Amino acid sequence: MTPEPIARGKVRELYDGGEGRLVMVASDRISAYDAILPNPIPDKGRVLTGLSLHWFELLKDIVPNHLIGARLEDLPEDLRAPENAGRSMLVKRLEMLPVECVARGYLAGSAWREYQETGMVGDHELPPGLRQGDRLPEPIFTPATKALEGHDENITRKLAMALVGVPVAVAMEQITLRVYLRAHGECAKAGIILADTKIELGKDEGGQLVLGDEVLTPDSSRFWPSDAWEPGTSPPSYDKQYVRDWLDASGWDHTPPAPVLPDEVVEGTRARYVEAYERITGRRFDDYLREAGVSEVGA
Ligand code: Q0N
Repeated sequence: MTPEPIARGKVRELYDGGEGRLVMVASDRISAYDAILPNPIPDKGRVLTGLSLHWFELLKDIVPNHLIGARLEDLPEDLRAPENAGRSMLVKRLEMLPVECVARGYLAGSAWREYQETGMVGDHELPPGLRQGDRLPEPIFTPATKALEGHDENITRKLAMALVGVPVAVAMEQITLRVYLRAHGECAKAGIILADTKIELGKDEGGQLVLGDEVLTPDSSRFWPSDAWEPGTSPPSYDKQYVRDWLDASGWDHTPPAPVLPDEVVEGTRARYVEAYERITGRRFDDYLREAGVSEVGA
């Protein structure tokens, strides 16, 4: 019997884990153009969880994280289902900061739109003449808040300071930029450009800043294949470009509901996620599944 989640995101659920803990479960749902697609992508949630576990380990000297355990035996009994293997994390309950911490090394998404209108991104005055997808002179911190609609809204660093206080604002900016720089370097070795990333920080019972949520997954970051990067164009996203291309060719006008994906598009999209996992971690995804106790086919 699966309990009711205490929070439900577009693609993830959060459950009470007892004793100041939570369980985060990543589903196989995928969104594109702000709509949840009708078909799940098998193992997508496991790829994202495997990536988060990889990054938590690689970043722990920069910032402690909320992970307590990710084995099925670590979960409360009522969540210890085969379906949850490899996609679930038992985490420490934190007091989350009301700010989404974004670091950007390239000009993409809302930053590109803002730059075209104002020449700035958040508080940062950027050099003139930059093209979409260009590398920035140095990585910048562009905090955001969750707007009521669920969309992120960029805010100034001054407003971020007002929301969390100056000492926390200074620390969260430093942590975010250090996380981005480390991860950008790791991705570069794998032939992947990390264009930007969003992290969420919280305070533990002692008031220390702790890295929460999922980290450096395709849902929280822009990954571009290095060899397809061409400034002036909108670089393809590593994982979703394939499904976006199919949706575009289908003639769908982005009004929900999205069309049902053919099996080969589902399989092709899954293959991109698995390839992203394997390139970034240098590990076989099959090994991850085995170690996570995923055995049953289709579980
Ligand atoms: C928390 N969110 C936003 C899951 C993710 N360790 C934590 N302690 C307290 N609260 C949270 C965490 C974490 N992580 C984070 N909401 C609560 C993202 N959610 C959206 C729904 O799915």
